Amino acid sequence: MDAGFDQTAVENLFAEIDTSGSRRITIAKFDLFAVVQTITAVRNEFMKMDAPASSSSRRGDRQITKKEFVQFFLAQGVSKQASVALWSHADTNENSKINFTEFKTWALEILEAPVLESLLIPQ
Ligand SMILES: [Ca+2]
Ligand SMILES: [Ca+2]
Repeated sequence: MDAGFDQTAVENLFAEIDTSGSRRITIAKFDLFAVVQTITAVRNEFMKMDAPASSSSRRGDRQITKKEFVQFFLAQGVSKQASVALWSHADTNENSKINFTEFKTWALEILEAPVLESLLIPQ
């Protein structure tokens, strides 16, 4: 086996995808797995962006402000200009906050490469 994956990790991943335990991965199972992974990743990113609401709290207010959003992308190495461009695309009702529904819609759309390219690479 190639370096990077150990046997146990591969078997665990297989078991995770093979929800029916039939020892076969179908397209449908893989699709389901991919969707679950994507939604989990989106949720985790949202939680990471949503800074604690106060110093005594570890949780955010479930709304992403422009500051939280831009700070997050700057920390990922994205330029300020690009972060602001992403923000204006995400806040669809323009109330200067992103809730989880807006974030999820935006994240799933933005993951389509043409959308991302058209935003970040001037035509
Ligand atoms: Ca917040
Ligand atoms: Ca909004």
